[in-house]
Amino acid sequence: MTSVATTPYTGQKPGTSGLRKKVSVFQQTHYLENFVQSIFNEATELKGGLMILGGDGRYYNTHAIQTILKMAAAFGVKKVMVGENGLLSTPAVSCLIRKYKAAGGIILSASHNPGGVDGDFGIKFNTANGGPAPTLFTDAVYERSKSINEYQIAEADDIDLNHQHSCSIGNMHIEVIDSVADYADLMEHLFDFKTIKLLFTSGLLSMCFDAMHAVTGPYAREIFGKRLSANPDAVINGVPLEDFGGGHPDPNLAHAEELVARLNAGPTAPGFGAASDGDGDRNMILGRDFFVNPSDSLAIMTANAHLLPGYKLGIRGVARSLPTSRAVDKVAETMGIDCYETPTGWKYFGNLLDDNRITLCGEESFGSGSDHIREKDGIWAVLFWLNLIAVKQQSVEDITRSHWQRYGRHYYTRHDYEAINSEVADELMQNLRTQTTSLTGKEYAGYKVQLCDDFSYSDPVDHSITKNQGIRILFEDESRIVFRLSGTGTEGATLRIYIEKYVTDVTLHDMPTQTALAELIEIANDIADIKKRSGREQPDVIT
Ligand code: G16
Repeated sequence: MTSVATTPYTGQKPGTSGLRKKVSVFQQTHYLENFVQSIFNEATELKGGLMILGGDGRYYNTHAIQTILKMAAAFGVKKVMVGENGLLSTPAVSCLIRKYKAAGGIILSASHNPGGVDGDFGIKFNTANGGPAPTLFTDAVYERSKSINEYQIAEADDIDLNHQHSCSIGNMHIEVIDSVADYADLMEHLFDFKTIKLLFTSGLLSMCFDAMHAVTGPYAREIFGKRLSANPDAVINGVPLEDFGGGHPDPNLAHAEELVARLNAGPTAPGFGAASDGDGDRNMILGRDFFVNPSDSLAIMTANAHLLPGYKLGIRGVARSLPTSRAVDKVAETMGIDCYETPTGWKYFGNLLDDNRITLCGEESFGSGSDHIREKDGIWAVLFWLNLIAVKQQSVEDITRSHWQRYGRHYYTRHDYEAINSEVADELMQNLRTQTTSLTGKEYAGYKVQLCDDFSYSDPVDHSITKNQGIRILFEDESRIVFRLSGTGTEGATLRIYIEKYVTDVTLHDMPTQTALAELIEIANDIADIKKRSGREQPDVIT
């Protein structure tokens, strides 16, 4: 074991989901080691305990794993379970932590951000409940990173990650495990695989899942291919690559082009399509020539969960992040269950799940999940939809349209202005903040402001308060605009504007989304003065 002298780096503050930076930033001398040691120094429960380790396979994944293993041995971790080839999806890590009662886990991923030498890298810590470390913990890690002056590392050879086996570094035992098996078993326990399999074997449905050359490839091949006997071409881009094949592993209409083209190919197109992101926790659901908005997906799941084996006892409550549309609120109201509104970030759902207040939760950013683990879960969402199709014997589009018919439709869009100057973005938000009190009662093109504030969340379980989570403007007709800055970008600031409009009249459920929201988009531009302040005419990404 060696102690290495080091000096602190500024800016090792974890964002919405761990520390994300350019690969070149992580490659600076001792940069990774400083942050990992700061985690260990804070997570003392790892000493003498079990740790789960793996990542999404992006460039720098195996290098980081080898380093972390040696540092874990020096720190006194008793045992590490690491995924074969260094691969573990974020939901699989959460599943393994819970199943094997680990003290915590480290996940190497920058999620949906591009990879490769010039791309992004990231590191997240999950606690013993399987969920992302809470802000209190990440803030403490950041504090430690500001004054670190040494780290400990074992002098040892790299271990072989390419096949399942056991070995050790010093007193620390290492098990290189099957990345998929435990997770796939959990899925089989939650869903009716027999009925789903029948959909495929009887030729009633064919599917296309885009793994985007990221971590879900092996999971999808095992679950959809082997266990569910889906059509032979069910999984595309299924081999994990260090640069995701040059693509952007973000499952949305802009980045999953190949999948969208296949689903829109006319009457012979697959009846079901889906994609996941770099680390396998996001999902996009498509029908033939039909897109399911993630906020709608959460609402539809909530309304139908009782039809599926894992949720047949009903659901306790639901939660959604602030910017997620209020479609699920309507369902919760009808069902008479609680619906919580949290800040953006999966970590805010942890207490609600642990305290048994909710069963399902989700976010507009293509994330949904349940109390089966403590992360959002891409493959789980795909299986949920497949099981629903099997039970209802309806297409994705029919399921969604009947939902709108019953609960009304929330037209929804998100406009992103990426990599804008951070000062400009801060000023824009500050300007909105100063308007919060004066906007109430004002009218814009017939939309009257009912409430405007800077969202603050009071956790009902640990009573912590999280302030300044986004400006929300609520109109009297239930339309809503939310402004916030992203916490996952690695370049400048990303301004996100979330716009929704609630429409109950079924004859108005067929408008193109941007048309249905055109007036509100204009109002958002006016109130925030976006074009003038950002110097941009159009958003970079619309989802
Ligand atoms: C992360 C968080 C999510 C959050 C998303 C977007 O997702 O885990 O809870 O909704 O970022 O965050 P932002 O709007 O701040 O960029 P992931 O999939 O990137 O880990």
